[in-house]
Amino acid sequence: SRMDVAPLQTAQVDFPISETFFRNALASMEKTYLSKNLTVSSVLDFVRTYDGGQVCYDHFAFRTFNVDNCGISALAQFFLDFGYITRGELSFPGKHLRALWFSPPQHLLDCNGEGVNGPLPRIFISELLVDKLSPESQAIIKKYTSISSGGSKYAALASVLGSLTWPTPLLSDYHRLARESEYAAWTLVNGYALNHLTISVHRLKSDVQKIGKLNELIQSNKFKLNTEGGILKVSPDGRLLQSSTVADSMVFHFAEGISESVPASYIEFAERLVLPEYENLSVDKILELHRRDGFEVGNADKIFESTSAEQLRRKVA
Ligand code: OOG
Ligand code: NI
Repeated sequence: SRMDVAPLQTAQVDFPISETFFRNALASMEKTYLSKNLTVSSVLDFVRTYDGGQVCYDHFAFRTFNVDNCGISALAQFFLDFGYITRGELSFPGKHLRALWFSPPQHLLDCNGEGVNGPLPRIFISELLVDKLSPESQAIIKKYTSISSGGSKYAALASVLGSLTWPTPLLSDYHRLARESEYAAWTLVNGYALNHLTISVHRLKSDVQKIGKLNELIQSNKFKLNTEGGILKVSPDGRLLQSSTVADSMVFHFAEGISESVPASYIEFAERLVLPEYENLSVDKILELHRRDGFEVGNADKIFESTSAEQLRRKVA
């Protein structure tokens, strides 16, 4: 009979991961991140309370090393297996980085709900082009990634757990890498941990749905924003507006038995303006797909600095 066929809707059946499993994994990544980054938790609570309850996420971002199968593809597989689509590439030659971004299945970009139960975030994953570093730095990174060849299989699990896939680093290795690439040093001690999640500013309900207002409110409550290139990062087309906090720091227990404070994660804010071709749509008809999509090299280049020693020094000053 007809009841026997097609019990499931099309979108889910082609992919090995169910929506419930996927959202639970995102929730665990978020929980791990919030538990380690108290400023981030405070900012998120503060925005949620001020705005009246519902905060949606624009994107989640991660960092990786492009050696021993530990790069972008290691973590991307989890999202691709749920139906995410690879959308664009960004390149940062000055920082020896490259990034890819991914968008969720179309029907989950404009659904109801908040946080990880709401519209699904885009995913931004960058990787350090390790062969562009000095032989010494390359050797340090490969010492860890070569032990962690399972990196490609367990990256998502590592992010959920908040655990490194490689052995606990030496402080001497951390210091040596930090001199040449702060990104390398960050990734050595944070691994696949969520680097930041981003509040979807235009989806807020109160006056802070304009990012200028939100930045003022955040700062008037003594939270420090990343000032690199100015607080507000604006794409050349003027339609992607971003800002971010300065990262929290955490005490890391290094292999020598020494504990030292290192940069952890931050939170970002993104406002996506309506594209020119949809500007006369009535407000209630505007969907996420009518807005400026994607990322911008010029903005991202400055946002990377949210974990820099220079920005962290400003935070305690
Ligand atoms: C990512 C920085 C770039 C964006 O939205 O353009 C970024 C990072 O710090 O790893 O988040
Ligand atoms: Ni971001």
